[in-house]
Amino acid sequence: MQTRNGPLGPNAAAIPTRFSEPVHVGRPNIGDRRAFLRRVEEILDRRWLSNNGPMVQEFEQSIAKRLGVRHACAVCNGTVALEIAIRAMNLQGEVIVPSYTFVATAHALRWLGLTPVFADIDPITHNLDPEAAENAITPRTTGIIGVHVWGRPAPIDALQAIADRHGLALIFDAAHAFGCTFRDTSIGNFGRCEVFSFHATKFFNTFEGGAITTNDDALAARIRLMINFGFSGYDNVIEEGTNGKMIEVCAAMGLTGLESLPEVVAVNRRNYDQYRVELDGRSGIRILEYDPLTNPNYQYVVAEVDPNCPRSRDELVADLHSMNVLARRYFWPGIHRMLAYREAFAATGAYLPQTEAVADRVIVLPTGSTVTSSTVSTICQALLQTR
Ligand code: T4K
Repeated sequence: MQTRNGPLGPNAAAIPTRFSEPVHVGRPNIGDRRAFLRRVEEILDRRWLSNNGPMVQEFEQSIAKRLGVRHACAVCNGTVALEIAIRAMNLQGEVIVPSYTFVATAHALRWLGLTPVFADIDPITHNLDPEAAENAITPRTTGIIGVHVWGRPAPIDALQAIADRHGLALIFDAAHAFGCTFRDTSIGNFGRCEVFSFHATKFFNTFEGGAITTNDDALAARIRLMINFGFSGYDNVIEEGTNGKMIEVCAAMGLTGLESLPEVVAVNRRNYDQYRVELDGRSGIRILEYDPLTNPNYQYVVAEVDPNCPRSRDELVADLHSMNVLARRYFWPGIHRMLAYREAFAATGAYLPQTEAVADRVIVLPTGSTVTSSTVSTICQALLQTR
């Protein structure tokens, strides 16, 4: 619901509307409640709540089938999934990653005692720049983690060629890319493995959750052991493992969500198209494009603010926040500039000019099933009025 508020300071004339409830970027999409609750009843009746239960097995099979991949291993969240993938592939020393990604990509490495080496991105696609990635290789490098930022496929062929040339492992962080394709093959089939996030804020969620997908049987077997403390049957621990298990209720949410995925994508697409029509190019604001051939999920509406825009990116974000529209500056300021990283990576910024420039110009706008067409219009008007 929108309410007219009184003046909001110097920009009052430019900000006509304040929403009474916050308009979030990542409001969860909830599937058919009855179908979900029916599944929960089943879980309760069965008294099997976790530990590779039937719901998780069905969920894994559904994911694997949908992506056309041999193995989909459900995990409690995307971050733990990344950690398990990194351990299962024996990565050590240095691993090349973008700094322009959610902090979890680098955290997973550091948490395991590895060193993320940040390489710059392509300013157009926001994905890892293969040349920069290759230049960052040292004798200590053991792998590359490419990220399909915003669901747009990373430069898969080029990164695979670099990995092959230098004997490196290649993982993709596919947290944003569920349902997307690259040359008609689903994301989830590339590198040695790919890692998805099904966090509440993703267009497809399991409350918390994630999955590792791979076509490598041996790797999948190891990942499965690691997800469950390394247990191979009762009393028999044959791997160092952790507790990465997805629980049954999360799988129930996932199975339910899969049933309404096309509608969610359609709403995202509608919102995305509307933002583009109402906003694109005007007042120095450009909406990042998706290639329809890659089956985008349109879960992120990414606006880039040009230097010729009369208001800065941060001023526009402040304007939106004052309307209760909680637009985000993902992935500002870049991981290498975050407090937990900047001391250890003080010299890194010099190598990441595109990362810093992109991080300083992006606004991620609200979308998803709770964002109506009228809300999109109001947001666009506000952005255009702040000239
Ligand atoms: N790799 C990449 C490339 C990723 O983007 C992510 C996660 C990961 C790895 C790690 O996967 P997970 O371990 O998370 O499965 C959010 C999400 O927490 C995070 O999952 C996501 N990426 C990242 C891009 O966005 P925050 O800290 O910005 O989210 P937060 O908590 O501020 O939520 C966003 C908005 O959504 C808020 O304004 C409130 C709203 N919201 C949130 C939740 C949780 C709701 O309305 N309902 C909710 O239940 O990180």
